[in-house]
Amino acid sequence: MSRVQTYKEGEAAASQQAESNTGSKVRSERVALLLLSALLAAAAVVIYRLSFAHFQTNKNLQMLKDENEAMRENLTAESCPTCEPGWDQHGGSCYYFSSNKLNWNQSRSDCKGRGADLVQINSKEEQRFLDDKVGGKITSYIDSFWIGLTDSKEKGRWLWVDDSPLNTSLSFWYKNEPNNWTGENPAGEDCVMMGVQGGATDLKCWFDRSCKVPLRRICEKAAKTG
Ligand SMILES: *[C@@H]1O[C@H](CO)[C@@H](O)[C@H](O)[C@H]1NC(C)=O
Ligand SMILES: *[C@@H]1O[C@H](CO)[C@@H](O)[C@H](O)[C@H]1NC(C)=O
Ligand SMILES: *[C@@H]1O[C@H](CO)[C@@H](O)[C@H](O)[C@H]1NC(C)=O
Ligand SMILES: *[C@@H]1O[C@H](CO)[C@@H](O)[C@H](O)[C@H]1NC(C)=O
Ligand SMILES: [Ca+2]
Ligand SMILES: [Ca+2]
Repeated sequence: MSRVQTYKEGEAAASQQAESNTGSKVRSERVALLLLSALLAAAAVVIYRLSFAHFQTNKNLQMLKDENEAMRENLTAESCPTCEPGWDQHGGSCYYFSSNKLNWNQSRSDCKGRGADLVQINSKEEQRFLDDKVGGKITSYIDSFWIGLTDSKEKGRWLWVDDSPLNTSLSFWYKNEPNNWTGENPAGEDCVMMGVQGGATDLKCWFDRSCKVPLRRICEKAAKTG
């Protein structure tokens, strides 16, 4: 072997070595790229999963919020009957206490025009509430409020506006009433008003009075419960 040959062979080997070095470099770059891609893909999956979970959580939260709102509204509607402005709520009813005065017939018509009727007193509790209310509004003797009780249909038979008869154990006549006094109207007294100044301690504050007299009135209608 000549030296030149040997040299050339050595050169070739070196070049081959370099080539093989370049090859392995490319391979490891590819591996790194692949690894990076895999990592990226994994990251993308994780991000997607997380954002999906986040979206789901938000959706669930919104659903829970809506449900809570609906239940709250249900509760308010069921437990709190409401009355329009100008009406007082008590029990399941709304009451309107007028400040102007009309005769009994006109008073009834006016109440009907408000989606109500003249008040019917169905319990001691309701009488107590009304007596207390009107007691604070009355400033002069026998200047009180019409209620939905009359014997104008049948003399001596007291009927409420729904035609139900007056229950004698739920009557709250003031002493010596009803007296069918003819001093104000010769036809006597066929309609009932209630209330004494400051309220009646024994709740007895009903008077029969001429239906033609203009007085204030109490209208009653059912409270809205949603
Ligand atoms: C609200 O009440 C209604 C009837 O009372 C009922 O059908 C409905 O399921 C209730 N809604 C909720 C969210 O409780
Ligand atoms: C009330 O008095 C009038 C007039 O005197 C009379 O016509 C009427 O029958 C009396 N009513 C009752 C219930 O007695
Ligand atoms: C009359 O009222 C009393 C006391 O509230 C009650 O016990 C009774 O059942 C009522 N009678 C009628 C016929 O409604
Ligand atoms: C009230 O109206 C009734 C019929 O609706 C009538 O018979 C009666 O005479 C009227 N009374 C007064 C005082 O206007
Ligand atoms: Ca009533
Ligand atoms: Ca009277």
